[in-house]
Amino acid sequence: MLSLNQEVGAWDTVLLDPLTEDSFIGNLQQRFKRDHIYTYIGNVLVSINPYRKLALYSADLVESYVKKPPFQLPPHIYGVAESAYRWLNDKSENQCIIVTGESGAGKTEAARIVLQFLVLVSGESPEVKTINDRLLQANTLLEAFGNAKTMKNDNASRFGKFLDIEFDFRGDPIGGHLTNYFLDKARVTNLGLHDRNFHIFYQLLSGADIHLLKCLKLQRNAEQYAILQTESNHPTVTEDDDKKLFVYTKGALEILGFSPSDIVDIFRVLAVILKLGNLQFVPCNNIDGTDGCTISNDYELFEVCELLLADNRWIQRILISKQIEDGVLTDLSAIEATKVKDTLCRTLYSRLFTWLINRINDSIKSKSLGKRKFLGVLDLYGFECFNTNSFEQLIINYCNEKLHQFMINICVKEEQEGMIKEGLEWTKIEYFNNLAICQLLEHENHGILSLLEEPHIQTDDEYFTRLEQCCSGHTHCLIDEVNTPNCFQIRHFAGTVTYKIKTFIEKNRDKLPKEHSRTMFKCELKIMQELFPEGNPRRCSVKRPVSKASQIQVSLNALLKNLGNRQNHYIRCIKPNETKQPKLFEMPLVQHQVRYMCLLSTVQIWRSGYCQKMPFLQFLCRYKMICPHTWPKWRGSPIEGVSVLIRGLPIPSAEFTFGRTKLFIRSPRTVFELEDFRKKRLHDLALLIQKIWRGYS
Ligand code: AOV
Ligand code: MG
Repeated sequence: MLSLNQEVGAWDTVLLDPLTEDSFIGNLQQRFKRDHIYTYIGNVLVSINPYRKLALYSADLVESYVKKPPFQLPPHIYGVAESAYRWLNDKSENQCIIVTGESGAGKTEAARIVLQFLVLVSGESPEVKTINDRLLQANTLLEAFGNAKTMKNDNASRFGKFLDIEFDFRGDPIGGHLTNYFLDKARVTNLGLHDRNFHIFYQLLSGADIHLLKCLKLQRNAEQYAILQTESNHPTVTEDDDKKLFVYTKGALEILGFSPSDIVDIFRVLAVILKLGNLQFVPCNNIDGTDGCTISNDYELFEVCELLLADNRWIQRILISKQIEDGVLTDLSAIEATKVKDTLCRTLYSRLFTWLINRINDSIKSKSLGKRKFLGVLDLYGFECFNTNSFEQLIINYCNEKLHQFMINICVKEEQEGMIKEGLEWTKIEYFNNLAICQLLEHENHGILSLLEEPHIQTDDEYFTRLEQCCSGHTHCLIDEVNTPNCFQIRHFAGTVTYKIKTFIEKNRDKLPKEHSRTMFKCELKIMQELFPEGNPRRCSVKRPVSKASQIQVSLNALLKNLGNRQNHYIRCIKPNETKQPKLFEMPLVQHQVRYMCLLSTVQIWRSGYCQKMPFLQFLCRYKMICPHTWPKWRGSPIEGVSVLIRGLPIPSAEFTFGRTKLFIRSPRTVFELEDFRKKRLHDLALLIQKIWRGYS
């Protein structure tokens, strides 16, 4: 159990003296050694992955954090969650907890702890209990379908997740909405050396009973399935775990309202993907001399068709031939057919994933029309750099660049500029701004992502040539055709990554031939019509497919705009070693992360900075009832009113600084104290009014 007295090092690095990079990291290390994995920088929480279970989480501890004023207990995710929850209730402002850090640093774990906290602090009515259960189960389900083992993390998120929880005026959750960002579906058919496919495949094979396996025409052994094979089948995630987790996943589906037949349909689609993945194509020569192919293990195809409730000829046709114009078919070579099969597997999986998210959203949607407040938890995939990096890593790392830019803007740049504008004394703080990298990626005419959209670029080679023309010579982009042909490097904020261009164009366009959608729609398995609605011949308006790169840019910008209007709270996760070991604190690795996350600048800002600023009039309106001189009406100027008001408060004057137009408040503790004074005063006033009222009646 976390002892509240045995603290080591500084809880809050704002108090470190002297403050240097060495003292900052030394403090983290000293605390980490004693299992104090959390440390504050003001109200930003730094969390270091312990890589082992610690007794840091319990309902009792949640209660202690709720009872005590914020930031008076040792740093903890509960402290951050409580603070966000309190802001939400006290000020009715939408909140967001942004969790960042590289792959394997502990973001998803942190997001889960936040959610557990929110569930524990909310009311106990049956409605609240139902929605809480669903929110928790949504998390379980998404991890099964959206996470997988990579070299960096045994439970790596392969999609970005923003869970926005809606609360009513009492502070009880009444619903929620999930937004997902770019699923790394490439791994369905293409695994790296130390990877696994999405957890759900292994869960299904280990956890399904004999009866279900038979109904899905599957065999228990994962080695039977080509898409689950890698050169080194690393046993880090054990079969026992998969079996146990399957029970949870199935339970989650039930709690979220999926019917038994929905559940079987979902498993059928998974079985179809596993079996399609096994199909082997052998080349054959057609009479007219052109290349064609046949399927050597067509019993798998028969079973695929039985599962889809489809005619064998339909599926065979889309796999080994292509429609060049209406009704005219041409044969595919074995290589082409293999590609088609892989695309179909990936499409089936990603459509299933999106369908699940939509269904989860239906299940957690709030039914209330009253005034609502939102508290969001953002858990994207962390920065990644593998031996081979492709389009997926580019998108993932682009998301991380954008999020980093957002946080720099809010936490460092705007803060600094705001102080200067208000005429406050201020020592300029140096920090690395990654704006140039975001521009390199996004520039309207010659950004790395924008070039992918150029209509005349049809092949990866053409894309490479355009990249060379537009981006070589950029400080953050390196193209070296001699040593790394068909690759480009980006010097990201978190490190340099080499991307292999092969398949970029295809992955970005992500087009599905019309006849594939039509065939899938025709299958009698009910879910297929929902997965491929565009295949409905009666549907007239066909939307042009949007490319992946532009899709993610639009959705990410919308997200950041939304976050810009919220009160944000930050959890910065650090990975202590690359080998996922407990107790191991690798200094250079931590130092690298501390540097690129600008953590020292964050401390410096906090030291000379303020957590809250408010225009004088706004401050006066909100708190004037605390002081008899300003209540009920203040007749002088707002700045004088504020000055009178805070002179009468039992809070040290060093907590406040006057700017030109705003009052700056140093610590969050003071903000909460002010809120408490206000609440008490409102309560007293209400009693007084009641008394007077009774006197009259
Ligand atoms: P990530 O979300 O930051 O990576 P995770 O949250 O999945 O990383 O953490 C990776 C693993 O570290 C988990 O599966 C746990 O085994 C362990 N871990 C993390 N936090 C804790 C904690 N507080 N206590 C105990 N173990 C922990 V990625 O999704 O790859 O970017 O994309
Ligand atoms: Mg994660």
